[in-house]
Amino acid sequence: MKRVFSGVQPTGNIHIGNYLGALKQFVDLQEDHECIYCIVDEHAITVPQDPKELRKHVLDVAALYMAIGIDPRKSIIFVQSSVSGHAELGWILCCNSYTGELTRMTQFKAKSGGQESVGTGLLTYPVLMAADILLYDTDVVPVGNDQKQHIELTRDIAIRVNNKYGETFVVPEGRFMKAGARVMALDDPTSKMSKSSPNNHSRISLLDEDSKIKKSIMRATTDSDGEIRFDPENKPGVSNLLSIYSAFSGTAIEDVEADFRGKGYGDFKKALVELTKEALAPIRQNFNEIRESEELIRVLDEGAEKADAIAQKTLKRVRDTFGLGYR
Ligand code: AQP
Repeated sequence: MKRVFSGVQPTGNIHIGNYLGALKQFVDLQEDHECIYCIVDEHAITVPQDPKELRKHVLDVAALYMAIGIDPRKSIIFVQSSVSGHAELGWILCCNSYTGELTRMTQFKAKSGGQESVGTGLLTYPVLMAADILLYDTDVVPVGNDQKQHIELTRDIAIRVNNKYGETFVVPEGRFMKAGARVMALDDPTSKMSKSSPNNHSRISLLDEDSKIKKSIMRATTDSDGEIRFDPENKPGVSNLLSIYSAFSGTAIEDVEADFRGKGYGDFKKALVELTKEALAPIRQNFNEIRESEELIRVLDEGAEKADAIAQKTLKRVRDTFGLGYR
């Protein structure tokens, strides 16, 4: 069985972009893959976090993983900082990557915002992400489109080490959804839906109440031409809503277009509200039960133990490769 690894940052309310781009794949893949799903708290601290809030968000993401259908009997669920091998391998990979390739990352450029001096973690976090993936001899990494460049970097580092020191790392591949790989903000369909946008109506969080889902979709930016047609360049707002509809319903975009031909934006948005409500209601209900249960901590403890056992094997091989230690 091929091995899958991916993670989500515990940095706020997980939204339908995270879900349709990444999390939904996590659930599907666990049927015929060996899956390892991480809550990447060490990535979250690349920008300042309130420590109490961070711990709360870690447990929220763990509960959400289970609420969407990740089954701890099939998949490993754990918190990144419980396995110290991530930080160890991260350092080793830092010594095998170049500042030039890291400053070229579009996410670094966006998050550093042209400031002269920024936190070092902001620059090196793609290397930590490479460590997360390579630590588990990962074959497949299900992520949203925004992570494409980071997956390429991971592959480059793995190939570089293998070529220079001999076969050490499995070279992973990214896995991207056809619809949902890049869900755009509802208020500004030219930028991606994000946890950190100050406008709450720019996104739909997985735990949003029905009334909030309705408000956010009904006020989503569209255009004045009135035709429900997929054309991301000229009609980014409508195209984004079509992608979301397609991803939630499992219907091809052309079929969604055909179903709504001749109808107005109002009718289409109302249908999308119903579809989204239907998809998120069971997640919300499961979440509330799981978040309060004692099982959650047990799942994370067991997950950390299983993940660490795999990580230790890789680390032994990596230490041998680089001549670290003395036996
Ligand atoms: N808008 C999106 N569409 C599709 N996929 C997305 N992902 C994120 N945004 C979208 C994917 O979700 C997974 C987890 O993301 P993350 O929490 O690790 O990182 P992020 O990209 O920082 O998420 P946000 O919401 O955009 O946070 P902020 O606001 O802090 O920048 C990843 O697989 C990611 O591709």
